[in-house]
Amino acid sequence: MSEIAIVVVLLLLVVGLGAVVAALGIRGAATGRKLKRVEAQLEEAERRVEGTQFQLMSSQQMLAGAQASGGTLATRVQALEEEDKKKEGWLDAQQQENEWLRAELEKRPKVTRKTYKILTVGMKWTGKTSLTLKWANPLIDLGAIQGTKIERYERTVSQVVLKDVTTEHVFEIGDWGGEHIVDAQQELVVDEIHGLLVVVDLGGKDAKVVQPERVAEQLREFQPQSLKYFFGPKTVASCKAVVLFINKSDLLPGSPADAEIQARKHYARLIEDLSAFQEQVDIRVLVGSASYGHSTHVLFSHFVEKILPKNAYDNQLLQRMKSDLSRVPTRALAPKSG
Ligand SMILES: Nc1nc2c(ncn2[C@@H]2O[C@H](COP(=O)(O)OP(=O)(O)O)[C@@H](O)[C@H]2O)c(=O)[nH]1
Ligand SMILES: [Mg+2]
Repeated sequence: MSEIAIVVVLLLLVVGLGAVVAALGIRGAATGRKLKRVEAQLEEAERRVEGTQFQLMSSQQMLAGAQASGGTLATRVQALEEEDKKKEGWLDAQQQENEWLRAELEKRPKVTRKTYKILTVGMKWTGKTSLTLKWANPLIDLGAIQGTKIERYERTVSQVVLKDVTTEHVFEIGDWGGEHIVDAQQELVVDEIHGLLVVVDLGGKDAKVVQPERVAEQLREFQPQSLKYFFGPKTVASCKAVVLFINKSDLLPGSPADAEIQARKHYARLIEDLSAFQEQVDIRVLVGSASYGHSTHVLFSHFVEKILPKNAYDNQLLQRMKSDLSRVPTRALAPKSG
């Protein structure tokens, strides 16, 4: 029995063991499958993590990039703001300077100009320029105006200060350089004139003695038909003084008084024709010499006296006028013939 029993027991043991092994094998296989699934899930999870990490990295890169460009933008904004501030500072300084300048300007006396026009007419070489330059300065800029034969000169006659305003009284002398005097009257149509200076002479360019033909030529040029153009209503209304200046008195022998009488004789006809306008405008005859300065100061003083309003005199001018006018006896248009 015992052998059989042992065998049976052994068999039973074997069968039991086999069952255990089989059971264990089944369980192991299931566990293995589960494990694989978990592994696969893990791998999947790892892949996802990797993917997420990758996304995260690129986001971080983008962020860094954005931060970097945001940084340059911010820097630029800051720079611009600083620039703005600087400019604001400049503007402020400029404004302050402007205000200061304006205040300075306010403090300074204002200057205005009052211009009185004198037209000079006469044939070529009579001495208009010589005479004008005795008391005025050439005005290059005005003289350069095209299409006019007028050379211009100016002289500040006086400066009067009244309530912070300085008024400069200026004589502007237009020197007619044209061939024919009648053409000069165009200027009278355009411009309102305050004085008219008619210059005639006793001899041509380099004359040493009186030249009667030269005198005759000028008498023709200023014949009554031409003269009347100089005394149109507009001129008569604005013109305060007409002067006939007989130049080159140095060509006449004798004393200045003798020369004066002689010169007036040569131009007696013109003096007579001019006297026709005496009622309408002040006319004065002067005999003198631009070269020697004879009567040139009287010419200036006469225009001042006739043209400049009395409230426009300054002290310097008053002094000058006093000495100028005391030196010459006032004379009528034509000498009183005895
Ligand atoms: N002898 C003499 N010659 C003069 C006198 N005034 C001007 N001249 C001369 O006359 C010429 C013409 O003078 P200018 O003033 O140019 O005359 P404009 O053409 O009328 O302007 C020049 O040679 C002057 O030197 C003067 O009083 N006596
Ligand atoms: Mg001239």
